[in-house]
Amino acid sequence: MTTTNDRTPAEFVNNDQKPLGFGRMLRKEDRRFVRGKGTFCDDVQLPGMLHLAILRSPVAHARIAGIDISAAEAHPKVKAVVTGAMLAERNLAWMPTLSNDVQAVLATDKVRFQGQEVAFVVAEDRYAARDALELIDIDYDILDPVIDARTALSPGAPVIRTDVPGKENNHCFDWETGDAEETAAVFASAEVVVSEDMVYPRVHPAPLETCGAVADYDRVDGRLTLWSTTQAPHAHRTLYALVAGIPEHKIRVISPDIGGGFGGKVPIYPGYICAIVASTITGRPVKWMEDRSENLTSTGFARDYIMRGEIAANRDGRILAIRTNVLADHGAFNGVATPVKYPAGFFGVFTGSYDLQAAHCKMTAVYTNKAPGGVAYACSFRITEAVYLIERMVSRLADELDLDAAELRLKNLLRPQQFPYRTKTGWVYDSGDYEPTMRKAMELAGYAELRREQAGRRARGELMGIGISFFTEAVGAGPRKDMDILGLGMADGCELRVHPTGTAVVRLAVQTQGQGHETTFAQIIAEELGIPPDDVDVVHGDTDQTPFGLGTYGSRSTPVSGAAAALAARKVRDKARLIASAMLEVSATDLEWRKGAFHVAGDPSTSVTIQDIAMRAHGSGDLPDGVEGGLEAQVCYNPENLTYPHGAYICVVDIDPDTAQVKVRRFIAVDDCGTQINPMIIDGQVHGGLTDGVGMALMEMMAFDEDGNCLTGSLMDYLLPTALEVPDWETGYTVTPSPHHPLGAKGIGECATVGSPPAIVNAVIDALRPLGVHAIDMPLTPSRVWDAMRGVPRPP
Ligand code: MCN
Ligand code: CUM
Repeated sequence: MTTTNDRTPAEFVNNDQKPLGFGRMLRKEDRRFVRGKGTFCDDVQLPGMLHLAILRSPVAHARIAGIDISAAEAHPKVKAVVTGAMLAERNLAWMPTLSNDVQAVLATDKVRFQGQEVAFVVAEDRYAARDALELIDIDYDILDPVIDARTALSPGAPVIRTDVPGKENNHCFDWETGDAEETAAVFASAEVVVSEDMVYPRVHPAPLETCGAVADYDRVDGRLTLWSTTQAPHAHRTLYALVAGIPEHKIRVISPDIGGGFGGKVPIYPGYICAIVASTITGRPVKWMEDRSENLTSTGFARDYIMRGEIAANRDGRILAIRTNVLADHGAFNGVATPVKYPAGFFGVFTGSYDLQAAHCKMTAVYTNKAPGGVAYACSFRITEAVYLIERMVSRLADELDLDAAELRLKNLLRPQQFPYRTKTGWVYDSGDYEPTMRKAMELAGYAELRREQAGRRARGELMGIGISFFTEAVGAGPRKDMDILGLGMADGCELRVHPTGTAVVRLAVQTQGQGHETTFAQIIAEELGIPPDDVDVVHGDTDQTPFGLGTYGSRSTPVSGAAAALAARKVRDKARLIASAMLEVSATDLEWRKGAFHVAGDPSTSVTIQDIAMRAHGSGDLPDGVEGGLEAQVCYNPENLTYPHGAYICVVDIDPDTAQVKVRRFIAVDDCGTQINPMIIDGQVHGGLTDGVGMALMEMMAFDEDGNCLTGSLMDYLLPTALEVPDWETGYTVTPSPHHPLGAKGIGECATVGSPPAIVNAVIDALRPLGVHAIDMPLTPSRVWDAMRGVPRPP
């Protein structure tokens, strides 16, 4: 929706009537997207390009007894057929995951999930490649699968990872945080303890564009160019260098326009490696594009946490401690993409937004015969699960104590004077002012009136619920000393170059998948340098064109690369000041910066613009001693801490007593991401995330039968929300700047996905409270709600 406040990029010009820099501004990239001029992976066409298709396992667990590829090889349009055994000869049958495990590129010994990659065909066109897959004959010896994580460690359970020498069970890792003893002591003396079992089901990010790649290996130069749907081109390049043995400087990874990532495009998928191998063996460019079903069944899922939460409090509603036990289902390979020291991502922030005396989490992760993945779908590295846990527990406590859920939160929220706040699990929240955010949400909702309305409806037997969640997120990984992906520290480079006529190019280590970076990063430069955003070209997603950095996920672009861009602009400004002092023949210290120009202190009429300075920097005139020509800067930003955005969400639902259909009538979201660069883009991020939340809370789940067949391999079965299921979002904002970020900005990209599911679930349970319902698991489909209304026990 365009409002009268929205400016086109060209309107952001340097005159005193209009802001230059931060503010609502239409997205620059949409000029190309709304005209169908985007270039996505599948748009890449190279001369002589071949097509690759992957044969996938039809079963969840089986030994491969034999593969016959002769008929496929005989297909007239087929150029190559490759199996795991053939990759093994090149030492490429297995690849490292981003979490210190290995994953089969093509299965050699066994298949470990339905949809696993077993062989690939390279052919002259996509149709022939697909046809030839059917000519490959594979002999499977079916094995018992492990589908339910709860049985993965049972004695006698089939062992999935027989590839790991000496492995005799399906244990993946154990992880613990907080203080068990201290927490037990607080629980022992607490007046009230409430517990709940909950499942955060396996879901899928289901981006509009599926995963794919075009690999072009030049045998003469030994150079590899890879277009791929990656959220982290630099990290992927380093990994390809290590895995494929191609020198890193000879690899160019290009991430073109991307139709949604949502974390599912962080991992390296077997298909990327297959495309590279295919191009090296055929000497031709090779394209691989997944179809929808392949995307849903084989690429990074999200969640799949089975949690037991316990909360301890006093009778008056003072929350004392939280404790949880988690069983994490990681699928057949540990394919999560998370900083290596954080196997459970940032789940450690499950203490939420409250002042607690103690907290403890114990987690066990297991392997099952399902697709690998785990960290995706706007999760902020598992903070989705953490926020769901604490916000369900707090509402459950309110239920138990018969207290108002909003009042209970207000009573326990951290106070502004407690920041920076170190949680009981060791996270240092940088800043926050929670109560105004909560009050603003209540005000926008008309909370007191809603509760009155609810009482009236209840008296008439109607099912209306009001659900609340309050969340704090930790986004913007590094710092590099604590956070790395396979040894690569989480810092980001940025290069900024101002051309002689005063337009500029900024080169980023991060890469947009739809978040609008071409606009917002231009706005950061505009804010800092006074160059109109339309005069700033944003270059990203090409390792040959951009400085090294770890990529876009965990809402880290603004916290890390945004800071790098601001600091690069400030470096340019420092140099510009020296040049301006020569131009105006005054000392640099006598110059004052007004957005876009330096002027002599006390004499605003004597000034030079950044454009004048840029020309001088490249011109023939003298520059001050020691100042080199040109106007550019380079920065590598290592964040001091994460940034901690927060928000308060209120959801109103009505449930049809005859069909158990949940209708989200209203949803009020008040977010705080510190300084806002582009409020319109922020609104878009929040709208998208809230829609995700409705999907997860009410509709989405990757389901499997007991044999491990995926039951949700298409969008007919894996339900995504549409405009019909979502209300008109009511958004509001508070602004608590980050004290350590140069712009005061915190990330926003995942806030709404993280914060909204518990608000919706809390609302449904609130509606069903008169029927004695206190817990229910997502997705809240009509059949599940119907069962809950009739007291049918929850599914395991
Ligand atoms: N922004 C702003 N002011 C702030 C914070 C952010 O104007 N204080 C703007 C940024 O400049 C950027 C956008 O909001 O244009 C999101 O910024 P940020 O929070 O830094 O998140 P990232 O850019 O790193 O995006 C990643 C985040 C993640 S991890 C997932 S998952 C997700 C999300 O973004 N995937 C998305 N939002 C998505 N939106 C789209 N359209 N597509 C995806 O794949
Ligand atoms: Cu966890 S999804 Mo995002 O961090 O790309």
